[in-house]
Order: sequence, then structure tokens, then C-alpha cells
Amino acid sequence: VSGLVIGTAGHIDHGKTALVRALTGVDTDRLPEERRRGITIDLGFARLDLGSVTAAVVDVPGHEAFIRNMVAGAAGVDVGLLVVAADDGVMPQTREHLHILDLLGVPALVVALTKTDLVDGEWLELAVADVTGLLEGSRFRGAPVVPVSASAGRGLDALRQALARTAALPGARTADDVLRLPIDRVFTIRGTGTVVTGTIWSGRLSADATVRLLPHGDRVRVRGLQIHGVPVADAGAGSRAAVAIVRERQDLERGCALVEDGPWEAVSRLVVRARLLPGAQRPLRGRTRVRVHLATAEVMARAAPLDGAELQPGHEGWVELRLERPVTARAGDRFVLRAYSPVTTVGGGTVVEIDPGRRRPSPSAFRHLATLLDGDVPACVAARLADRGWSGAERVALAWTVRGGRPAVEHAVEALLADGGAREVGTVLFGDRTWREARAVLLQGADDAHAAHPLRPATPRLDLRRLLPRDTADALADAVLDDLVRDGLLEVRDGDLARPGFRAAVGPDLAPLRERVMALLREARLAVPHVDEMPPAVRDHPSLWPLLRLLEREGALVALAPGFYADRQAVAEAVGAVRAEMPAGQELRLADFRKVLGLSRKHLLPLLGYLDQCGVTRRVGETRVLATAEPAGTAPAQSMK
Ligand SMILES: Nc1nc2c(ncn2[C@@H]2O[C@H](COP(=O)(O)OP(=O)(O)OP(=O)(O)O)[C@@H](O)[C@H]2O)c(=O)[nH]1
Ligand SMILES: [Mg+2]
Repeated sequence: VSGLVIGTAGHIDHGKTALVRALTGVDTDRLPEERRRGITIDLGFARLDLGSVTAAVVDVPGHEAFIRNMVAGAAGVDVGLLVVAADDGVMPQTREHLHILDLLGVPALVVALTKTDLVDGEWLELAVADVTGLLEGSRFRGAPVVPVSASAGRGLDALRQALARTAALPGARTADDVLRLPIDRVFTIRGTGTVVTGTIWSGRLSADATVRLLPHGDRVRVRGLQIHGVPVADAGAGSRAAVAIVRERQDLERGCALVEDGPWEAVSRLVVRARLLPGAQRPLRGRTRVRVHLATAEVMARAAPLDGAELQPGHEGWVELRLERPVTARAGDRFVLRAYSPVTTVGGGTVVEIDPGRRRPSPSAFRHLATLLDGDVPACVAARLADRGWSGAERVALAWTVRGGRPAVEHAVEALLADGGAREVGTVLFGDRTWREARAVLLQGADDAHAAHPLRPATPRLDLRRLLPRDTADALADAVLDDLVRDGLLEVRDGDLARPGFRAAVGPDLAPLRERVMALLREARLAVPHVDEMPPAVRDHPSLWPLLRLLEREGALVALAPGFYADRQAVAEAVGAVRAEMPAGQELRLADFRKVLGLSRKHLLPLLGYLDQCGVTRRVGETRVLATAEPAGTAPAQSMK
């Protein structure tokens, strides 16, 4: 069952923790220092029964010095519970927390106007007007404002009802999305070991799962799972989970995350749509150092505006964030920016690309980013594939590199595959443009190779593969070549590839070389020279070897041994002579062959090797015997390779 997460917000001492206790019975200020100072320092958690739904409440500190904890608690919250003390009214952290809830994209807000026992009716009216005015200028305009008193126990049912009504609004979390649990606490329990807690942002976690820990990248085994102190077999999105994992605690901290086992990696570069609050003290300039709060992580970064030299307060634009440590991010994530010094909330925005390619700012680059930010999911998937180009995109990774959640992304992928907008090669997807370009490049390459090597009947696959750009995913070229073969645009010849109509042939420019070689070998008969012994003009001709191979394939020449080619007719006559003049069944020595063929040892050896190979003779130790006789004169039709 998916849960609901409610997060408090509001100025210090306005009564957040007291209200949570009045609602749930739990005192979330559990640290000794919190008890001593009477303030909240770190996040507190309690379970709230709203009848129709059980919610997890995250209680945050109001103190200015602990805003980092507040942001970690507010990230991933479904409903913000803004607590304003009626006697004090709207104060600085009331505003700042509201900005943070807004920047983090928290979907809904309920305001508790508390400590009403301390004010009279007239004052209460002023406080209501104060709060309503604050909401007026924000996304939360019209949110319910419920007067309560934690100490007198007044208005609590009305507040519960307001929260339950807000909770009933359709949420965005789906269980079949990718598992992601940003960690907000880490501790060790004797006998259990390392325990991490956090809100499951998406997906499901089971008590015996193997998950991936980011940014480390380790696979870790879960050995226990609890929700609000009760062991469970699995937990869905929106649950506050305590997870016992089989791993050392040492380098775990708030900001790490558990995600589904797979190729998700933490990243150090983000392209974001960022907004600077009107109250920000200075513009964002190239290389401005900022604190980035994303999910439960806080990391320093350099922020560089992409569509101008600087981003002014009150404006929004495309910004590249170079993080000083890798974080777990997903397209569509919201984040908060805080100034390095003085530490104030200055803005925030939405993650658009988690592993941006290196591209120059240009109108088309901004159109691409705008699609990723605002386009529908199919448009985002298509844009992502187009942008990945020759490298392609791992299909599973689209679930976090494209916003919208895995079910919507998978749906879009299926639709693209069905209508040819995308191609799948193994686990990698390519856009149709890349695919078509690859086909064009490889076909052109096959034509070019034939033109460059007219004597070669086909082109090695490797030569064609090399024609695609360096960053091409390995499997693409082969998949496209196979596709071209299926379409009849290429054919396989001895493992190499050729255009179906192409025949290797000696063109007019090589005809003289062919004549010269044929004349030379015909004249030599069986006393053939090795290629190295041919006249330099022949020997050194760049087309000699392909020509010899072609003449061999055409049957004009026979390859006796490496570098020894002989005229086919001469070889056929030699075979005839051996069969006719030499006794069958007897062991024959070199001298016997020399007598019949009249050749020197140097020329005899390649020929005899050839006779053995094509089965005219058979070796018996140092001697040979004739193989079963065949009609004289049938030279082997095809030569050896
Ligand atoms: N009279 C009255 N006092 C309240 C009420 N709610 C809280 N208080 C008092 O206000 C003080 C601050 O309350 P907390 O709940 O700790 O305030 P907080 O907002 O959690 O403060 P931080 O977490 O430090 O930001 C305490 O002394 C509470 O007893 C209320 O409804 N009426
Ligand atoms: Mg508190």
C-alpha cells in the first residue's frame, strides 16, 4: 500500500513539534540536546492515523541554522503542514519554508494556525489575514487554514479532516516505478547491524531484496524491513521505511540512496531549469558556488547559466550544475539552491538532464531541454534517443533519465518501437534517425568499398563497422548490416558483405597487368616463380594480390602454395601425367615425380603439396602413393584458399 508523507514547516518555536505530539502522541524531539534546548534540531518521525489513510509525519526544525535538515525532510513530502503561531504571525522561516515547499514541488499544503489559546478573536482574524496574504502570492493560494491549539487540544479533528481531504487528491506515486529510497538517517542496532531510514519515493522494497547503494554503487542485501517499528514483507512508495542492510555503516550518511539493482549511477553534472527567488541577493553567474539540496543530499556545486551570462533574481533559466560530489538524481527531480554565504535559500528548480552531453548553448539545444522539461513523455523519450544519437540509450535507464515514471516511459518506448520511431538492439535503444543514418552510411560504405577494391568480391564486416562514428554502441553496426541483408540491399559472401549486383572484375586499367601475369605464368608452366621473384613492375603493383586472388577464384590460376600461382591448364596436365604415367599402389619418391614432371625440387615441392591437398596423392611417411584413380585430366575444380 502506498503511504502518504506529511511534512511540517514553519518558524522556530511556532509549535510544530507540539502539534505533531497532539496529533500522534509522539514526541519527535528525541535528541538530548533537543530536549535541553527545547528546539528541534534534526528530523523527527511519527505515524498519523487519518482514518482512510495512515500517514507518516516528518517533523522538521524551524531554526535557521538547521534549514539543511528541514530541506532533507521536506523533499519527497506529499503534503506540507505549515505551522504558524497565531500570536506571532508570519515570520522569516515561515516564508523561507514556504519557498522551499514550493521549490521542491510539494503538491499540497495545509496551514495550521496554532497557539490560538494565546490570542483573542480579533487577533486571530489578523493572523488569518496575514497567512492568507502570504499564500496569495504562491502556488498554494487557497490552501486550507485551520485554527488549532496544541496545548488546549482544539481544532485537531478539523486539522485531521483537512489533511485527509488533501491526501485524497490523486497522488503521483506508482508502485511499479523504479525503487528509490533517499536515506535520511543511518544507525547501528546491536544484533541487527546497519539500519538506514527514509521515505520510499517510488517503487517497492521487499524485506529480502538486493538493492544498489548510491553513490557507492555497491549491491547490498536487505535483511529486514520495518514501517513505524513493525516488520513488513514489503513496502511501497510513500512509506517511511527502516531498512536493515548487510553492509558496514562507516561511509553511509544522509544523502545516500537505495535504488533498484541495475545500472543507475550517481552523477556529478546536471542540467536544470533553475529559478532565482526575487529576494535573492545577487544574480547567478558562471561558476557561482552554491549549495544544492536534492532529495536528502546536500552538495556544493558550481552553477553556470547556459542561456546568458547571469541569471537575475526573480528569473528562471537553463543552468548547468557541476557538483563537487556525485548525487543520486532523476530527471524531473526538484531541488533547492542555497547561497554559499550567507546561507540563505536563493532558488531552486527541476532537474532536466542527469548526464548531459557536451553541447553548445544554441536555440536547438534549448528546444531540446524545453521538451525534456515540459513535453509529454513520448516526446521526452524521442528527444532523449535523438540526443543520444550513435551511443543509444540503455532501455532500463530511460526510467530515470527521462521524467514521468517508468510505466509512462515504458509505454512510450513500446509505442515508438511499434511505429518505427525507435529501434532496439540488445538492451540499447536508438532513435529512428540514427538508424536510418547508419543504414545510409553503411550502404554508401559498401559501394565505396567495391569501387576502391573492384577485384575483391565482398567487403569484410569489420571494414564497414568502422565507418560509423567512434562513440557508436558496438551492436548497432551489426544490427543495421543484418537488417540490410534481410532487406536484400547487401548479401553475405563467405562471411563478407557485398552489394547483390556487384561482381569483382578486372577493369580496363588492370587488364595489362592481368595479361602480363597470365603470360608469365603460362610460360613458366609448372616451374612457377614465387610472387617475390616476379619482375618488380608486377611484384610491386598494389593490385597484384587482389588480382591473383580474383584469377584464382575465376579458375584461371591455381594457388599451389603461398606465393606460388600456376596456370590452371599446366596444373591439369601435370595431374594427368602423374595419373597416367605413375604406377598406382606403389610408394613413390621425389625422384619418381621429378622423372615424370621434369621439375627441380624447388618447383616440385609446392606442386606435390597441392596434389596432396586436393587428393591426387597421399603422403605415406617420406613417400607418396597415388590416391584412387579418377579419369585422367580432371584437375580439381576449386583451388584451396
Ligand atoms: N500556549 C501554547 N503554547 C504552545 C502551543 N504549541 C506549542 N506551544 C509552546 O511553544 C513552544 C515551542 O513549541 P515547539 O513545538 O517546540 O515549537 P517548534 O515549532 O517545534 O520549534 P522548532 O522545532 O525548534 O522550530 C513550546 O514551549 C510549546 O510548549 C499551543 O498551542 N499553545
Ligand atoms: Mg520542533
